[in-house]
Amino acid sequence: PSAIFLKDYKVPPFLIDKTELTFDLDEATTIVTSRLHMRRNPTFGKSTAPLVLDGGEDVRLIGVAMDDYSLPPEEYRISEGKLIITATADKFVLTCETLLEPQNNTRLEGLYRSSSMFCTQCEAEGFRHITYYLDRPDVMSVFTTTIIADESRYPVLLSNGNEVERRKTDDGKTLVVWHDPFPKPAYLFALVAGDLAVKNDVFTTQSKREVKLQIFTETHNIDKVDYAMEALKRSMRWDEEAYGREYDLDIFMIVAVDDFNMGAMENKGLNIFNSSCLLASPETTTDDSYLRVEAIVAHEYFHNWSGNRVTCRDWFQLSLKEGFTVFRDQTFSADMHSETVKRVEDVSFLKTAQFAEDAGPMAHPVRPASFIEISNFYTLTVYEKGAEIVRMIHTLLGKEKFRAGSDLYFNRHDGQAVTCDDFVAAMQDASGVDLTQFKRWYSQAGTPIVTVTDTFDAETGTYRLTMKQDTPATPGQPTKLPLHIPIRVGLLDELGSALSATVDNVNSEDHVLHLISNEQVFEFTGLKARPVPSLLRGFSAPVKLRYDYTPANLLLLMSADSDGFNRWSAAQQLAVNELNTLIKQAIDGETLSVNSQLAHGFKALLSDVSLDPAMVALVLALPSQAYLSELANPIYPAAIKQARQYLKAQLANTLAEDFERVYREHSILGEYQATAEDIAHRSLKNTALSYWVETKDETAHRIVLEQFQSANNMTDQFSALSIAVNSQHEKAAELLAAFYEQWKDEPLVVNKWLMLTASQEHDAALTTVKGLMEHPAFDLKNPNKVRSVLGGFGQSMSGFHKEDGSGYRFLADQIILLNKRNPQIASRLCTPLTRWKKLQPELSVKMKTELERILSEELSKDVYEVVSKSLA
Ligand code: HT7
Ligand code: ZN
Repeated sequence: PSAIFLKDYKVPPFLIDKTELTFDLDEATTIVTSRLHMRRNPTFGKSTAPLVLDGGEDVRLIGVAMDDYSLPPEEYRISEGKLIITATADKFVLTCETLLEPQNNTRLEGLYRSSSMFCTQCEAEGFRHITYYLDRPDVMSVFTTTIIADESRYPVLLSNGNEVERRKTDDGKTLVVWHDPFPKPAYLFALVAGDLAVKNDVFTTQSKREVKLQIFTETHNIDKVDYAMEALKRSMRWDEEAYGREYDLDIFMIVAVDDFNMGAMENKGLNIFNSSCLLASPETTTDDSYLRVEAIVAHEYFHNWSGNRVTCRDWFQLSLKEGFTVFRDQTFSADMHSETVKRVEDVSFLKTAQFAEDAGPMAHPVRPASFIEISNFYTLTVYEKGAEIVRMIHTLLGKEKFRAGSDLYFNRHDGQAVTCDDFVAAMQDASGVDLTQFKRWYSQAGTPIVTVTDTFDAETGTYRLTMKQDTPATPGQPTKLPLHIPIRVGLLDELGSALSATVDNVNSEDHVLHLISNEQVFEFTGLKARPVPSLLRGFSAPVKLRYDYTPANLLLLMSADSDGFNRWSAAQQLAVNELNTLIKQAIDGETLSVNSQLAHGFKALLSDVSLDPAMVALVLALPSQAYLSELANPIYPAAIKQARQYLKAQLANTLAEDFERVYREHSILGEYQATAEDIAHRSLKNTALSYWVETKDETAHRIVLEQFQSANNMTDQFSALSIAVNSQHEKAAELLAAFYEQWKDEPLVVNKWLMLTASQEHDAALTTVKGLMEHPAFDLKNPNKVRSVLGGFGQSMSGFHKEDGSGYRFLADQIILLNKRNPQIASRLCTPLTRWKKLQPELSVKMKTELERILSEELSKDVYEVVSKSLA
């Protein structure tokens, strides 16, 4: 397989003004007829180039006609899945008839069956698996879709836009016509057909238009969509208020499907969701999942403007819509709940997973310069780091100018397919802020390291921060240029009070410093004594910060910084320092011991009733095994696991009474509510229990069982189960069995059970996971189940990193199995294997061997790209 490059971009030689599609749906074969109103693109220049349409091996061409002249075989050919027609007029209507077998579509791209319904997934290049087309986002067309099906099995027939006709055909089938007036690329096309239940609602827009809202699910799930419907209405209102964006069609529909490669899809007017990201009920859904449903409903809705009305010129620009929309959904969730809690969660995820990607073989810029398979670039870098770039623009411009920039962007480019440069240009034009150097964030891969040192001149009261930036080499980018990095800084005195200081004639307690060179000195004047710096407040840039904080400094920041994010960050740093000491002892085979300063910080935290319990819970959460692995080089998985378990037990024993008290104080009685306040109490209560149980106190062990049995909501029941499993509670196996028995008819709950069972830390973890693959609850065709079992297994230090390499071999076998069936899922499963270079030597060679074994197979583009780049 070969790569395609951003530098080779050319405008399309043809345009498609109108697309008329007819789907004759049937279980055995579906016939698709397309009528494409095409013309040569005037901006392409004079050309007689042939017409080349994208297609797929799974699309059977029945016939092709131009202006109703049926083309004989010598006037067209199919080569490597593409339909090539040599002679065309300047303007014509091309008709293609194709035959599909959706029931055999295991890739879940194009038209496929999920449970008893038909549905589509066209982003990024799925439409070509439906019919021959110019399947690229800069070809925008007005779609009219006719669906013909048997009404008894498929009473609900949906597509984009508004329903304009519904009638019976002569042979008794139902025919429905949908028309979407907004020109769109084919990746936003959608179709759904099935016997579905619906929940109806209405939203009145700012300009007093009534929009019909509908959520469709299989009948047995319709009682689980109320939360998503409310979240949708909150999102619609928020986008009007925060961005001045109103919904544009008369109807907005969401459909839940069980088999879906990703979380959800923003098809115009007809979002399709993985049911795990839409359905919610107190008994079956945890708080985390409630928040996820709200965030994803919002994300897909926000795409209506950031992605649909203004779309991407080409797939290299993916972050134009994804980075911006993630930033929008993050801000929305922060507004709905707690800004600091949301920021901590997002940053923690970024630093664990995106930083690891940026340091690995698949590292790429937010706007990649090349790819083999675009599906591999729906990454944390494009999404999460892309959102950080937009957030930095927000920091550099300030709230008002940022809003002026987004208004200009939407108004200037409405109905267009544009680039990341266009986005930055709108921000710059509206604000007058020069973003020329800043734009390097889009093209330069890797996580910058910012090293800070300081001096204090007592005579002049001047505090100097020297900052150096350095971005490590990444594949294909050996040298890096300095970036424009906004660093938000405050200063504290020795008691933790905020200090005002002057920088560049501005006196404030909080400054945004602009690090633009490799090395720069910033002067703070007007100080009486040496301050403690609070650096990178709010995580103002996605960088690794290095500053030599003493434990006392960190304890001070942890208890007193006015920036809530940095209070958490200080606690994390303190924990990382102590864990690194323990990890080293474990690697060297020494007895573990640490004089934990963190315990003092935790003690103060646990008695401070003024704090948000959700924040306390976050501060108490020790850095994850995954984050510690990201920081380590080389990674010793067993040592990381041992050190973390040791520190948790130490803290638990030191603070046992505090954890018990906090557990009891935050146990809320009454009906379940997914409000920020209740979620916060549950979060702290369950975190406290997870420590308390480590003391091996009998009461704590009993309480785990009681909570499991008597919980009136999934958060508490599943927390009790996870605590039992993670603390090796003597009843853990019994509880796991009881949980499955209780919930075996709720697939989304079963998926959580599969994940927890697969990620257990014990010697038999690999055997357990092999057993799960044979379990009746497992289904290789369902991506959620595969993600639960194999994704969960990839997190288990004991199972996946087994000394003899059998964990790696097992995962490689599954990747090979899935490679043909569902290349997107197979490719994503490769991620844990891509870290082989960072592993301790004995494990590293074993992991590499498995990658080589995968590469020796006949591979999809998806898997080939990840594996070959990992071995390069
Ligand atoms: N824009 C959507 C991306 C997506 C996708 C991409 C590749 C393969 C399958 C997919 N399903 C959805 C989701 C989003 O970011 O909003
Ligand atoms: Zn998105």
